[in-house]
Formats: sequence, C-alpha cells, structure tokens
Amino acid sequence: MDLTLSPEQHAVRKAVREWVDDVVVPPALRNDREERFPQEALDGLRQTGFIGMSIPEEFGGGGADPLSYVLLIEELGRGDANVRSLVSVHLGLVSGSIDRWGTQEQKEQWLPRMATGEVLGCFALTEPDFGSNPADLQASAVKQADGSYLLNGTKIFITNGSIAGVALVMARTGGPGAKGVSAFLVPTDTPGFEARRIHGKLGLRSCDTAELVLRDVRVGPETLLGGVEGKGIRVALTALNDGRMSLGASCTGLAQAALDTMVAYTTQRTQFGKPIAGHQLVQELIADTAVEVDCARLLTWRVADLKTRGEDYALAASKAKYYASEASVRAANACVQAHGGYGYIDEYPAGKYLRDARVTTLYEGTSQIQKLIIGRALTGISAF
Ligand code: TGC
Repeated sequence: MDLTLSPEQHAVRKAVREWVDDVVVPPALRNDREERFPQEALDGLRQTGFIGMSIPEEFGGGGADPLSYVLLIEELGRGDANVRSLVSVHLGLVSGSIDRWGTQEQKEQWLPRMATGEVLGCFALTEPDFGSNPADLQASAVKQADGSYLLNGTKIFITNGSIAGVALVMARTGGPGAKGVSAFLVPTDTPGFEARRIHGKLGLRSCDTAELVLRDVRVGPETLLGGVEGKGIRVALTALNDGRMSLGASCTGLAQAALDTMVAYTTQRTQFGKPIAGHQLVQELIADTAVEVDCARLLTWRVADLKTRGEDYALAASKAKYYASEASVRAANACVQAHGGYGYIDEYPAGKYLRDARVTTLYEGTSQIQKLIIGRALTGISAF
C-alpha cells in the first residue's frame, strides 16, 4: 500500500525499516524477558537522528512531515513497541507540545537537545486517581511571592519517566476543572523530583515506565509552557491527538509484525501432511489480519494527511487509535493461535506481541473514551 508515499517518504521508510531489522528486532525478545532497557536502540536512534526526526530543522531536528513521522513510528512499532513508545512520547507528546505552545526561549532551551536525544521528554498527565478525566487532576502548582511555582503531586504510568531530562507536567494553578490546570516544563534534576520505575507490567516490559513523585519542586515562571496559566488540559489533549496518531501507527506496525510472523510460521509448520497455512481456517486467521492491517494503516495515514493539510485531525486520530489498537490485539491473538503451543512460550514473539498490544486499548484514551469522543462528534451530545 504505497499509494500516497513520495520518493522521500519511501526513502525514510526504507532507512528506518533496515535499521529496525538490524538493531531493534534482534534483542527485543531478550530485552522483554529480562525487563532490560533497549539501550542499543536508544544509542542508534541518536546516531541516526531518528530521535529528532519530527523536530523542526531550525532547532536541529529532521523536520519530517507528519506521514514520514507516522512511517517512523509504524516501523518502530513493527520492530519493538518498547522502542516505539520511547520515541512517540519524546516526539509526539513532548517536543510537539513545546513546538506548538512554547515560547521562543522554551523552544531554544529544549528542542535542540531533544533533537539530538541528549535530553528525552516525558509526559506527566495521568495520576493515580485521574486517567480518563484529566480535567480533575490534583497535582498542584502554587505560585509563590517571588513568581516561582511550588509543584506537589504524583503522576503514574509515565513512559521515559526515569530517563527523561524534561517532564511536561500538568498541574493545577487555579480553580477546579480544565481551566485551572497549567503545563510546566520541569527539568527532572530539580530537587524534589523523584521517579520510581514500575515493574511487573503485562507488556512493554523493557520500556521505562515510572511513577513520578513531586515534593515541593520549585520551578521558575519561565517553565510555564507558553507563559500562560490555564492551558494545561488543552495542551495535553492537543498532544494526545498526536499521541493517538502515533498509536495508530505503532499498532499498525505491531499488527503487521504479527501478520508477517504468522505467515512465516504457518508456511513452515506442517500438520496432516501439509503446511498449516494450507488449512482453510488458518488462512482465515491470516486473511482477517491482513485486512485489519490495511484498515489500520489507511485510517492512520489519513490522520497524517489531514495534519499535513492543516485540517482538524482530532476525530480522525481517535478513530485510528481506537481501530488500530483493537486490531493489533486481535492480530497478536491470531498470531498466538496460529502458533499453537509455541505461541504460549517466550522463545517465539507471538506472546510478546499480544502483551505489548494489550496496553494500547488502555492508554492515551481507552477504547471506551475514543468511542464516546466519536459518538459526541456525530450526535453533538456529550456523554461526559
Ligand atoms: P474539556 O475539559 O471540556 O476541554 C478542555 C479543553 O481542551 C479542548 N479539547 C481539545 N483540544 C484539542 N484536541 C482535542 N482532542 C480536544 N478535546 C478537548 C477543549 O476545547 C477545551 O479547550 P478550551 O480552550 O475551551 O478550554 O474536555 P473534553 O470534554 O473536550 O474532553 C473530555 C475527554 C474525556 C474526551 C478528554 O478528557 C479525554 O480525551 N480524556 C482521555 C484522556 C486520556 O487520554 N488520558 C490518558 C493519558 S495517557 C497517559 O497519561 C500516558 S501518556 C504517555 C505515556 O507516558 O506513555
């Protein structure tokens, strides 16, 4: 499905694909088994410049267009969702927000170092008691007499939380609800900022996921994103439009990997005297997955296309994220099924696909939230 790719976009996909097959795929299963952070992939992302691919060229990034970014994320998602999550949070949620909302000083302070990967970003929105409804979040940022802010609160399930150099923290500066929340660019070496890595996850085991505890973290007024209070939820939800596009791409990649793995296995494995791919019900697993991969990809590329043309892509991003995440779980499950008992042991990648896919219907807006967003857009009636 090369329908809308320019020669440059083809080249991006080829370069990322080859690098992923070379560097990301080989250690992925071992990293998963050992909960080992994919350091060689991070080093390679820095060397290749992929880590800054969508950051504007004026700040040292690759200046990639939205579809090239989607291709990067799709290929990373195909190789290892752990590596993808590192990149999509860093670029899609954090550097994208700085570029969209930041002052010139904030862009100059953070984007060049994010473009090289010297500084990684994390996105601190979710709290133990506030996930689907971030407008009620409780972390506080109390303005002091000297103009600084004192931040207190807990954030949870934060990708890159213990390796990031800058955290985009949403905290309450004013009254209740969305209008009372502001966004801050907090250097993670600020005293009082603590990250605790979360272990025992079902999937994404080698990715850095942390709980952040902020105790009297004092930051200057220059850390307020865009220099304006009260925009935090809008900043977060706008970032999540890009996050949902990223997840559409990542899940397309993971489903593609499940499909490729399924085809390779079922054409080799024989039962009843022929490859199991020769049995009709196995072909059904393959065919259903192949159609879903195409659907997920087309929905996601449409988001990138809308973004490129400067149109509103929030609704399209919700649709892509909803469909692709659910499809990736089905694809991975089909891959396990096609492998029989071998799908259930971690010498084969099928089980990892399923565990890594499973979180994608949960974070950056559950499938239920995406359906309510889509339903609201169609009916004009909010269920929230
Ligand atoms: P509401 O509170 O009424 O609106 C607040 C402001 O935001 C604006 N807005 C949007 N702007 C851009 N894009 C969108 N998609 C937007 N949706 C809303 C809105 O216009 C308003 O702006 P303003 O200027 O008028 O103040 O919010 P709502 O009623 O529209 O939305 C409710 C709801 C439930 C849809 C929203 O809260 C939502 O999407 N909830 C799910 C949040 C979510 O995805 N949470 C999980 C985060 S994932 C995570 O934390 C892990 S992230 C990455 C990682 O580390 O791996």
